[in-house]
Amino acid sequence: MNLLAIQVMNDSPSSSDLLCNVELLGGRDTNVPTLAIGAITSADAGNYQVEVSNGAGSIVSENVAVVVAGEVSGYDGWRLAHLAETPNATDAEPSADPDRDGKSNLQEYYLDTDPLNPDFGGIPVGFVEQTEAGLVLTVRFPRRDTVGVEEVFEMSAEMSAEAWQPLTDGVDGVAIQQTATEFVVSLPVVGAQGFVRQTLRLDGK
Ligand SMILES: [Ca+2]
Ligand SMILES: [Ca+2]
Repeated sequence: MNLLAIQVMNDSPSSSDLLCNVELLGGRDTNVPTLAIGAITSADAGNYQVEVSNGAGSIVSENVAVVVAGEVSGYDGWRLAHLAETPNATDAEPSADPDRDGKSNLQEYYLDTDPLNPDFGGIPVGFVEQTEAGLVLTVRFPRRDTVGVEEVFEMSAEMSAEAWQPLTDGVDGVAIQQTATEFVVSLPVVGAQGFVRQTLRLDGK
């Protein structure tokens, strides 16, 4: 919840007598009931309460959802459509998981699932098979054409955050193939255990 604090310039207890602070309100100097604020970006969308105060006291409004209209695409557009009314702004972050289904908002965006409703589809499936070249691990990941998202595949012998190495198609026996609906990542099995994961990156972040 964000709080938009407005200070009123005179101390009258009657709202009809109030004058807005011209610095805060972008040049308004009369007691008009409408507040206009410029320089809004999609990052400002969310839930607000407005607190108006002067020397006579203060009053706080009901929760107000601010929606930023206009051409907003990619994750920001999806966030406005699905997460504009979450009580906490942090719940709309790409890394947040407000429905606690183990999928971040970015993954929900990627998979076109509901970020406020737990769902457990879209889980990668892996298997190991014996080939002429030795043991090969293959993992199938759901895929969806999604504006502004790049998929990165990584492997590691351990789950620690530092150990992940990027996988490149055609290097060290790695193959990364894609269809309209999935990625198929395969690589030789080396060592007693190994992990493969897909990481999503938002363009420019
Ligand atoms: Ca989630
Ligand atoms: Ca979900």
